[in-house]
Amino acid sequence: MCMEQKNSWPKILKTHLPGLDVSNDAAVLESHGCDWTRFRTPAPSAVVFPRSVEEVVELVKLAKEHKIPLVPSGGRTGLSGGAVADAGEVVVSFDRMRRIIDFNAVNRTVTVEPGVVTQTVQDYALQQGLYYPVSFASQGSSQIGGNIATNAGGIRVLRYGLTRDWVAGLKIVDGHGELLECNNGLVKNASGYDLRHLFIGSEGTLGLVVEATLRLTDPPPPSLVMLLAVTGLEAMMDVFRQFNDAVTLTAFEFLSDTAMHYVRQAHDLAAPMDDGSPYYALLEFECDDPAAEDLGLQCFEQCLEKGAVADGVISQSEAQAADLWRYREGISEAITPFTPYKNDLSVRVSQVPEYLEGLDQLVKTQYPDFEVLWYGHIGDGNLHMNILKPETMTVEEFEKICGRVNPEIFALTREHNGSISAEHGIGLLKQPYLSYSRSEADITRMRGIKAVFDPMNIMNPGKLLSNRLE
Ligand code: 2HG
Ligand code: ZN
Repeated sequence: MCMEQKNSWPKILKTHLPGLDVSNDAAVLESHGCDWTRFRTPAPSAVVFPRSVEEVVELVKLAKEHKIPLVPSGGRTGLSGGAVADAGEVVVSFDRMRRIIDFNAVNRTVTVEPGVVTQTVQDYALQQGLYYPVSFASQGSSQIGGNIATNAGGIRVLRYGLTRDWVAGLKIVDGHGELLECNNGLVKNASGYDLRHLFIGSEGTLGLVVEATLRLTDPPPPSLVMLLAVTGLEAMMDVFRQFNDAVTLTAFEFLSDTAMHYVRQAHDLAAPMDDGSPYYALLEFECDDPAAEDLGLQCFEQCLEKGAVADGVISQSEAQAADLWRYREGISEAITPFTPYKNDLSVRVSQVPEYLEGLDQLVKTQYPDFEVLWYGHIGDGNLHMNILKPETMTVEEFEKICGRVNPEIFALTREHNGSISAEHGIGLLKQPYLSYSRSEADITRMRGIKAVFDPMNIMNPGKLLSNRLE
């Protein structure tokens, strides 16, 4: 794609869509041209802010006609470069489509525009006496459209599943500029291919989410949170199994001692217990009567007796529960200043100890000079690996060195039938490694699907599948 062509796109947009808000402001190009990843430089040619479905339809039709690549942009909290525009693309921001359109108490659904922030949906649901259970650390900024595009998971997947499980209907503008209405909020609909599920997790490569109908549920009963010092990885699985069998877990998270060190340092948190531990488990379970609490305490005692757990803290109030969560939820932010290189991996829960042991050995031999942190949603098999950049190293050099070990990490992941991206998506950064998780036949079919919905390849080109516009 030549420079001249890219430079003409803002003008084309302004000429043909005079009502559309188009920005060339340098600060907006920079802020909206990237997500939370720091390994690419934002360089969009314009950022547009549609206000309605009709404007999105007109925009995509025009983009199709002139072969203008579009990068959808939500809360920009992604970690794989899915919302990065580093090649002159036009960013489509949903910041001006933030309305809650409808609530239906009988259906227990809420219909929203894509730019509505996740936490706004959660708060709105609570105001209606209901609950939207998808939650994660960045929920105060992330937008529903982006959650759908990446099938966001987070901390309560164990109990409530992924974003996919809460989408009852979707309106999409696909790469033809056509509006598709998928499933209309129905519970039952056996009328053929469920296109809704193709768009969920498609990272904006098939179409743009312009409206979503989300399912809501009963608010959860009160819960209890425990932070446990766990003596090893096998022990971690033992603890998980014991609690999972006895109580209704709503979260089972873990962090390594290094992660504990950085989160405490950044947020000025006190040591949660007297002695250190190689790993910590943070678990939450439903506790609506004293019997449930007793069961949880019995599990804790048994884990202590067996030596799986060395010590623990149990929340005595909601405020204390929130404080305990900070040890886990504060990690990602705590290490941001160290430009961490991230891998977001998953295997079946039963395979976690063997897999994590293997990974840990691998990174210790391959990155002897780097600090590596482990944390994540161990109860659903999702491990976040973060390597911290030494201060003196450039981002480019650091990325290159980390990238060299990826094939080994991902080969081990493949051996365990795992995924190279559990919940952060493939985006730009993991694109070269897609074949470690998906077969050649899979990728060929995915390309075929892409061609059906986006024949001109204008929808987030270069992400997920390697298809930059020429
Ligand atoms: C989390 O679980 C997020 O905290 C971010 O998915 C993970 O920073 C990360 O690697
Ligand atoms: Zn996570």
